[in-house]
Amino acid sequence: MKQLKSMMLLLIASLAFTATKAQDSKTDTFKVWGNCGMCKKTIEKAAKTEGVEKAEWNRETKVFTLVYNPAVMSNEKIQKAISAAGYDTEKFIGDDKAYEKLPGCCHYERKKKQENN
Ligand SMILES: [Cu+2]
Repeated sequence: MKQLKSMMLLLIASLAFTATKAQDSKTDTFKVWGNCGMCKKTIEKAAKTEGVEKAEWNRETKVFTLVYNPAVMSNEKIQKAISAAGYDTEKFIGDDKAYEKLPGCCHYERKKKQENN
């Protein structure tokens, strides 16, 4: 009887595990251009929208780590939100007006600065 009980517990535990696995979130990484700690705040704030569990930008590597629910949010939408805040991402060029409004320390070197000049 005791054995049956532990078997049941094990079954329930594995079922619960499968259930959480089914609605697994997705982890993506992409590059976001930026400078300092302020950039980090702005970038992460812009990315934290619906369906986003984790938004973290690494100042040194410029790599942005995104954990989100793909059923609600998409990588592209997040990158768009970041670019709207004035930051260049792998897919989008940051909004120029938003970029100009950034504090001086945040005027990072633009992704395509040297092109078409
Ligand atoms: Cu900055």
